[in-house]
Amino acid sequence: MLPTRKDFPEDFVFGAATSSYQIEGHGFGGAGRTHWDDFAATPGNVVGAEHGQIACDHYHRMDEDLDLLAALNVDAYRFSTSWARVMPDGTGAVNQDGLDFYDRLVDGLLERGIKPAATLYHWELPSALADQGGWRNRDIANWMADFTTAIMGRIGDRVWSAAPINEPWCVGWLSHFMGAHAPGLRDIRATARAMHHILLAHGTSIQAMRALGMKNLGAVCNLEWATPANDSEAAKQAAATYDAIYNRFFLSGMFKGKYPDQVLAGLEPHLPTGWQDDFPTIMSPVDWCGLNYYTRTLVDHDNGPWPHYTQSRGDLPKTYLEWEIYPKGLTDFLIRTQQDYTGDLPLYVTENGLALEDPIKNGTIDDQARIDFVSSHLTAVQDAIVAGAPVKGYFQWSLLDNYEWACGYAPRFGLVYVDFETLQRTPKSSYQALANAFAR
Ligand code: IFM
Repeated sequence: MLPTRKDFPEDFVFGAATSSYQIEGHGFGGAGRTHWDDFAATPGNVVGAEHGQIACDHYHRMDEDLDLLAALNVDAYRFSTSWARVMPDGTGAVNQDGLDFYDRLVDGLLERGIKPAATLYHWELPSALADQGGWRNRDIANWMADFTTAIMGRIGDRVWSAAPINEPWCVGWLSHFMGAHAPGLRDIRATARAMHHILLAHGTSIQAMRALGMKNLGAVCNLEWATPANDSEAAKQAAATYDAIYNRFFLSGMFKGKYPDQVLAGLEPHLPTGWQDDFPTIMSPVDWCGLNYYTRTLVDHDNGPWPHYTQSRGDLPKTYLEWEIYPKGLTDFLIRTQQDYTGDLPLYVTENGLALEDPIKNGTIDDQARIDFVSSHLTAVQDAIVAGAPVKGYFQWSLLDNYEWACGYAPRFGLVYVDFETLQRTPKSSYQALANAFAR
């Protein structure tokens, strides 16, 4: 049974999430080139070399999409602001059309009674900054502060919440160690620098927003539960290393002012000189912490070089992307985050959802599997609240089917189906179920 609004505390926030490059259409409105355009244009990186030039054409269909949000009965909408749309060259001149676009978005949300929850950076780094080393270059902390001031100087007086960087693990490890996302590097030194600079830029961005007088600022980390693949001590150690890199590095930096030993074992020789001195900035106080949660992984020891682990999927039911469905991981992460890092700080599930194939038949999409997924994860949130975790909201990923990065447009995460030929929107059965559950 899908839990409903009445099963949660009175002030619990229900929301839906998207991101700029995945829905807007970067070919419109004067947005600059991004490293995702470059990555996608390189054969082999993205399924079908698909890119975000049109995406869902949200740039031109914003009102229709905001109406869909309103009819979904959400309290809040988590969106992101494209750096390359606001500052096409990454620094310097701002694109007035870009600022106007986000201004209209925020006002459109407020007119519909929906809280605007902004994320500044959701991965579309301007190519001009990638040319200068992107996240490997320490200057990105200042570039990020300038971008923050430019966009929040315009909309910061009206957003309900703001967080600097979506999913630091993806920006750092997935993109610089695994090479799976732009800029597609597989380089341990680049990884160490990127991961540290991401945290530094998080801190400078928070400080820039405080200087503007903004409140309700947070951080958003994605977490993946690491289960040892067997009972061996070696597998347990491997899972602990995986957990430290993926789930503890960023939270530990922001909330404890140190990095886990298991991560330093591999990355310390490659961190920039004086990294320890950056923690006062990295630890700039935040008002909440957001967790994005999707799945778990099995981890075993590997004899190769650090980090000495190998990863596989287990035998739980899986989504279209072969991600195992493991709601208990969400409960455990919420409790652990409070106990180990954030204490009384409000926690939000800032993303949770699943990809399905979602074929459209006779104009309808029956995605009962999505309703079941949301049910089990909302129940997992309730379990965490009962255990004492201060969880204050849940955001469903995603409002619309969209550009799923290196996997292109085939994995459909939306509550609303998007026909990528006609760009027509069709609410799925999950949309109606959630609209009923979120109704006031
Ligand atoms: O689509 C992504 C999103 O951009 C970040 N979090 C995970 C989602 C699903 O993979």
